[in-house]
Amino acid sequence: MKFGKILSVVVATSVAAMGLQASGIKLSDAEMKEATQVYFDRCAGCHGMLRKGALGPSLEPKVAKAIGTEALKMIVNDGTPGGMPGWGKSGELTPAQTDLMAKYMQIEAPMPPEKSMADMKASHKILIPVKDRPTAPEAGAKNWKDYFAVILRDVGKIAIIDGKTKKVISVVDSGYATHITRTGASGRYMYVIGRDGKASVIDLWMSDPKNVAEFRPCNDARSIDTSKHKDYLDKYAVIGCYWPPSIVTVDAETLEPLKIVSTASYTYDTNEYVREARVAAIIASHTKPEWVINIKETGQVWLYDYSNVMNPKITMIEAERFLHDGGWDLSKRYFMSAANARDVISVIDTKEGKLVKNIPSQGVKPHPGRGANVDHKTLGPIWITGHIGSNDIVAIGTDPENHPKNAWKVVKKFALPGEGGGNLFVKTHPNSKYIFADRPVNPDRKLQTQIYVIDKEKLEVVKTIPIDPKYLKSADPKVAMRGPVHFEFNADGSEVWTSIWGNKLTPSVILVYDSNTLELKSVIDDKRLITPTGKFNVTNTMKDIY
Ligand code: DHE
Repeated sequence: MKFGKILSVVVATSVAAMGLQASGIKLSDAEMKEATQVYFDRCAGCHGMLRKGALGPSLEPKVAKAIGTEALKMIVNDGTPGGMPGWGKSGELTPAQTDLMAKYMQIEAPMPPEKSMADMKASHKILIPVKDRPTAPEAGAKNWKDYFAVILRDVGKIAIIDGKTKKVISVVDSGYATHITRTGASGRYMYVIGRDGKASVIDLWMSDPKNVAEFRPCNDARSIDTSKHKDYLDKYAVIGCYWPPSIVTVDAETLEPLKIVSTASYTYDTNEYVREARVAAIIASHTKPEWVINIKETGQVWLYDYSNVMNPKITMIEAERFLHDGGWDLSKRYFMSAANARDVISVIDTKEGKLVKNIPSQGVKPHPGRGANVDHKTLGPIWITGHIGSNDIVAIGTDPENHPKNAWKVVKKFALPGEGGGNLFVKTHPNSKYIFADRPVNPDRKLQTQIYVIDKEKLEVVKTIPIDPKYLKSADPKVAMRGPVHFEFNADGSEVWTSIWGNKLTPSVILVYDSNTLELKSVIDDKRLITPTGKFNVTNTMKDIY
């Protein structure tokens, strides 16, 4: 089913069920349709399709009504220091849409449609059969291990950029508001997930990389990964769905569906049933046939053993509610996972299959992406995260054997300069002296448009790199160009890349810095780069280097 059609179903079911009179607010069908679309695009990720809250607070009608239309309008327009973007201020929502959303939140949330097996099957397409794919990298693909897959968020495409030549070698269609990509264990295939739940796989061995298969098992998704254990290399991929909440295992070469497991279940602490128990981060073990999966609302981490793919074994680990993103520690034994609405980092020992500790992150809403790992001269191995809701950067000791005094506690905390949070990602590479941090959702324009450079040994910000205003010039001055977002290194770690997030109307650049001298080495400027956000280098993604 196309996204537009899904919206019509949502609208139709909702109009009947809404009790519009009870709230005293009436919306026409056209307004409902528009508001449902805006809600899905801008709000559902943080507040939930059923509006029960997660990273952002609950927006259920009783809460929204208590806040009131005028205050809601102000929040939607201006954002909050806690990390809520100012959708009106940035020009992404018009004043009429801001007003509409303030009203929409005060009426019952439409129930999003389930996904039928017929729908799912119809969405599965093998675009290039395995037998017609190259058997070795083609002549034009000699640098494939240093390719970057770059999300072109608002146009639902992926740019494949050669890390050596810096040329955009291919732009491939993907799902709606594409979210992330991950590679298979060999790196040959790049897996992509759209927010509309459409997964696709790109063959990087082709001189002109193309989608070779696609499949849409859900209506809302954020994660995808692959089997990285040596006996299952490039065998399976796994899609994590927000709605309907589920884990979908597929064949890695064809995306043919193999197994679907619902994640709707009970909160770990109070045993309340949660229909919207969404799948957030998924990370593949390199030593076991296992995916480590965050079930956001219930606060469980599932260790999903895929060795008997039709009869998976699942270990449910109690962690903390609202698990979001996270990554491996340096040893790849411990999964460091942010329960961001609880200001906690949950540490999972994947060797023993148990929670090590819930560590207060000492900041507001930790948001690590994958985080950054450093083998520090005196502290030993540490893992670093920033926060959306405060300017704190914290380092947690991760080596209980050789550095037991530092293990599983915040061993260093320091601040990004200026007020407020807004940091989304930190990243490093063993061959760089630095950790890089962005701040694209800080309300202050200056703070939002700088790169923060953290010395790995001193563990403090040693430099800020302001972005040259010429790269932030919007085609429409009323719609701001968002500042740099997300970092990724090239395969040997000598360069760090960041994207100007930009806006839908204006092509953006990707800036490439020397990861040690911090000199701006290249500017990747191509008209097709519309809203580039996440970047995923083949070698670093394959090996989980961050
Ligand atoms: Fe993401 C990772 C969910 C908004 C860019 N994001 C993740 C992960 C989750 C998640 C669960 C972990 C995936 C994994 O590791 O398997 N993201 C969400 C949301 O629910 C949220 C807050 C709101 C929404 O509506 O989607 C959201 N994310 C964004 C953005 O607006 C970002 C900044 C820009 C964009 O392109 O959408 C964004 N998210 C990313 C990126 C990663 C990510 C680049 C991977 C980081 C990495 O280095 O691995």
